[in-house]
Amino acid sequence: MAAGFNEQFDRHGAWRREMGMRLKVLADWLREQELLDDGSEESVQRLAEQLRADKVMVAFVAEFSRGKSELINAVFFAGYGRRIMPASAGRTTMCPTELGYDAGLPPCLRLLPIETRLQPQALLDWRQVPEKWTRVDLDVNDPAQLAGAMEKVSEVLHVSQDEARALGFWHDDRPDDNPPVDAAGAVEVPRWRHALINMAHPLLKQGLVVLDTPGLNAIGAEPELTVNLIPQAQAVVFILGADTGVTKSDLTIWREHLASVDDGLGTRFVVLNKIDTLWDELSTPARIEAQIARQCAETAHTLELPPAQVIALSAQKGLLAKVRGDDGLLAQSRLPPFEQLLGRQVLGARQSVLQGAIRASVGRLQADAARTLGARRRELAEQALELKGLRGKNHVVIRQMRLRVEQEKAEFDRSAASVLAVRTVHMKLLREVFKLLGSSSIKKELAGLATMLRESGVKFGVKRAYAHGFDNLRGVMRRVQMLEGEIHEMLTNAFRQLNAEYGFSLQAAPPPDMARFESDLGAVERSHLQYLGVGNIVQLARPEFAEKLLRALVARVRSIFETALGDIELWNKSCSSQLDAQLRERRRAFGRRIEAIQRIQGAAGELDGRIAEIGEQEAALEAAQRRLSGLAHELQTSDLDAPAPHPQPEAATA
Ligand SMILES: Nc1nc2c(ncn2[C@@H]2O[C@H](COP(=O)(O)OP(=O)(O)OP(=O)(O)O)[C@@H](O)[C@H]2O)c(=O)[nH]1
Ligand SMILES: [Mg+2]
Repeated sequence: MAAGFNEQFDRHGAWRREMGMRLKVLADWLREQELLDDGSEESVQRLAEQLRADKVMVAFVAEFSRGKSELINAVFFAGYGRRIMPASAGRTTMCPTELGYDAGLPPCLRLLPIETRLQPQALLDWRQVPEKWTRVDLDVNDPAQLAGAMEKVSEVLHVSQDEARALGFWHDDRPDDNPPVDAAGAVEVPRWRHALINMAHPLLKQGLVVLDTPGLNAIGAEPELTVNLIPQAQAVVFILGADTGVTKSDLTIWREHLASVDDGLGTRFVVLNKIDTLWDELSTPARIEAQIARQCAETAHTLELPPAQVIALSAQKGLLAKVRGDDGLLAQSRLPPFEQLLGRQVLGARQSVLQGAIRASVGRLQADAARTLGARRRELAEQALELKGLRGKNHVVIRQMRLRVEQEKAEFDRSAASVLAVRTVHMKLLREVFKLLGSSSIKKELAGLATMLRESGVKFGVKRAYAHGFDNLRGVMRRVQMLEGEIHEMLTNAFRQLNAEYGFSLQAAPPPDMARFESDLGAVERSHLQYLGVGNIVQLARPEFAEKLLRALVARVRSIFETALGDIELWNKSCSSQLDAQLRERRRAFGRRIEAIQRIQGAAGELDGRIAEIGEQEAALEAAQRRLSGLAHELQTSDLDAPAPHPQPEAATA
């Protein structure tokens, strides 16, 4: 049988660790050979961090009681021998719950009180304020304590209608979506706004993040979840009841939260849960099978998805089967094919991303190191020639030679001025980029949209304001790209001149492509418009809702801009540290040449000894070049025994 999600995730983790180890071997060796300049050192560290801490988020989204929490229990937590996430009839999970692992914290459950909704800060900002979260420690060796603590995500409060309205749970214009009211007129609302669970579960330790969400109402009231968190998940699992198929409220959720998720990578899965309710002893297996197949086909059609992305199963029987070790029931639950699909597509896509990053980064490291090795070899060859020319020459000639080398060195030292000039221009251009990608620039470009959102009343022109704001942001990215082009051209010219004058082999790497960030911005814009398009435009009339949406937007754009800036900084650093490295190498070469001549001046037999030494050094450099290719090759080609790097073809064609 093919591997389930857990095993595939384990293998993916092993692959990442192996790659991390190989990277360390390469980096240690480069450092030892003094081939790792500051820029390369930083890019090694970034790649190592990416390999180590890369997160994969799987979000579960559906109407209440479809079995999201039960499916999470079945796929991820059956090993505890019981339900860990609370799953019961009616509304159970009351707040979005993220399960992940942070080594810096003890196993715990952290809960953000619902009252924080009365304040304008984005959820992203609250994450930075640990003291506002209520912490409950978890005993991961005690499944009963664990499950008991998790019950907190179901807690509710009873508040007045006005309070519920202020918290965003009561809408006079959408009475059907309002939460239940008790005899005394109190409204039931979630006690917590968001829950973060930190535990050293093997999958979570390897970077899996699971997002469980509550049914419709509570999600709808937290725009940030829809426009930021869910679109950033690597996979979203949407759950329906196998008996009912796509109901009207399911369709509302799909449209609001999932229809705009970019599906280029096949990251949306639909589960028709509770097939056990169709197991009917008065029917025949063939008839039940036909019924399930029909539901799957209809669902795929309604949601406009490839049929292979729709899977029927029973989460509850799957969990039960795993807890009891009942293979027959497990097969009947059809949980395993879902786990395989999830593993293959999510981890496959993740692995391709990481492989791309490794190839690019190691390729650059290798090219830089090879260039330095080449320069060292050239210098040795020249020195050998210089020394061989001294054979049989008298001390006058040798002294002249020494004077010439010293003169050359003095000339080279004067290059410092032109290098400084290059750096000054470089820094000036770079500062312009920093300004364009800074917080005040975002504020400026989105000022029109912000004003529009903050106006009171229904905002009819909001789509145009979004389009305008995002055009501005894309314009910023294009200006940044142009500035990068200027920097690149300036460096290329300066390097060419330095190469010609001083025999360097400097080469400015091509700048990072901003198109990627432009398309990230496009995705953010789409998720907002989609969200507003499905009825939420009416909600925009409420200032606190509009403010929340705006904050969520700015937080997301800021993180895109910061990532772009990080890439640009690294690129610039690697260009300037290349120059530093070559200057240093050259200074050292002068030192060696002068020292060799001094030795020859001192003793007659030294010349042949020195020539022989150079021969040995040349051989060592040749060996180093071979070793470099070997180490880089190991990082760039390895697939190990890991999930296939591409989604399976049947997903698109069946
Ligand atoms: N028969 C059957 N019941 C299931 C299955 N999966 C879940 N259930 C039941 O359906 C109910 C709801 O499941 P939950 O996992 O709490 O549903 P949810 O989607 O997390 O719901 P909320 O947390 O309220 O949003 C529970 O009583 C589950 O035991 C299944 O495969 N078969
Ligand atoms: Mg739930």
